[in-house]
Amino acid sequence: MHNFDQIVHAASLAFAATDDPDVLEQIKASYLGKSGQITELLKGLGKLPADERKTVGAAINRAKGEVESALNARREAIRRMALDARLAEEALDVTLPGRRQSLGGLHPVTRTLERIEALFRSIGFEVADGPEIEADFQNFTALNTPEDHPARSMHDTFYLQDESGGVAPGVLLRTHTSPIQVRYMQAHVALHAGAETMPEIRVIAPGRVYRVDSDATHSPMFHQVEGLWVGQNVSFADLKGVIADFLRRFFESDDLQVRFRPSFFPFTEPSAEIDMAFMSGALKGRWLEIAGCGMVHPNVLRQVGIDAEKYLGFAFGMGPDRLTMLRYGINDLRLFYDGDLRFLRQFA
Ligand code: 2NM
Repeated sequence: MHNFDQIVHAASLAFAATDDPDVLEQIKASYLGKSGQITELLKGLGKLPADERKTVGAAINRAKGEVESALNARREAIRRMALDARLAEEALDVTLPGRRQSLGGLHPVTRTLERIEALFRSIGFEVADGPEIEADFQNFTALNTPEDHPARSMHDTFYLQDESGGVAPGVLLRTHTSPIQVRYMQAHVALHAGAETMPEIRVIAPGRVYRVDSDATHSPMFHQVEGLWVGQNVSFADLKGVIADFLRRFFESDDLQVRFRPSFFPFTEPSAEIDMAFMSGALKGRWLEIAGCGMVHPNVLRQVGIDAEKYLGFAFGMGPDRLTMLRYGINDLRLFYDGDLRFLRQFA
């Protein structure tokens, strides 16, 4: 009696020993292929006596069927294992919260700038801008700032390099937004050349400015808004009214005081510092320096071609970074420039 259980058993063990489908097919060939063990047995049938062929053939075929079903079972097991591994690897946790497209928001200083612009537009001012890389003439010379003034030194002002690494002559990073006003006045004069009387200038100049300065309360880049009103009948009293009105509207409070202290700027005469104090709240009674101002120096008017005998005006400059800190109760200037979203999101 022929028994082929040994072969079937060996085949099952060999199939079980691999989880690689290609290896499995090679093992299959060694049993069922052209010269596989089972195939060789079938080939040998012809040499058997006729009376044994039937039973031995039936036993080989049974063994062949068992090897085939062991093979199929192993194929299926390997396929499932591969599928399970892939499912585990690519698993999605559909219960996780979605990742929404986040919306941008305006920087707090930008909000302040827009607020200042809207308030000045509402009383008839235009909003002008200009280049951050400025010419020496517009930034200093036209503003009555002499050649030997310390503000012009490399310690205070950022200059630019030319191709060979030297200081590019005649250009710098603007140290204030006054050059915008200078350019505005020059353009205004050109536009109204030949007119008996030119219309009034009412303009504010917001923007970034640069100075060599960096500590807890100074950033090498900060913001300014300067204002200018030039006409034939503009007074210091108008300046006081414009500033006091602006501050009350900006802080949404009539509960604040404004005072002017004599000061000096090369481009104004007389000049003053503007202080303000809240009459209630956390900052009650503390005088805060808020801006500088003055009547535009006649030399400035002459430098831009305005007749200083006929026209005069006032100008002021304030720091929107500082105004933003006061309005929102922020105590560290550097928060504006760190780019920390936990801080910035509070204003979006
Ligand atoms: C200030 C203080 C005082 C000022 C002067 C001018 C210009 F261009 F008209 F001459 N613009 N801004 C000025 C005057 C700025 O900032 C503290």
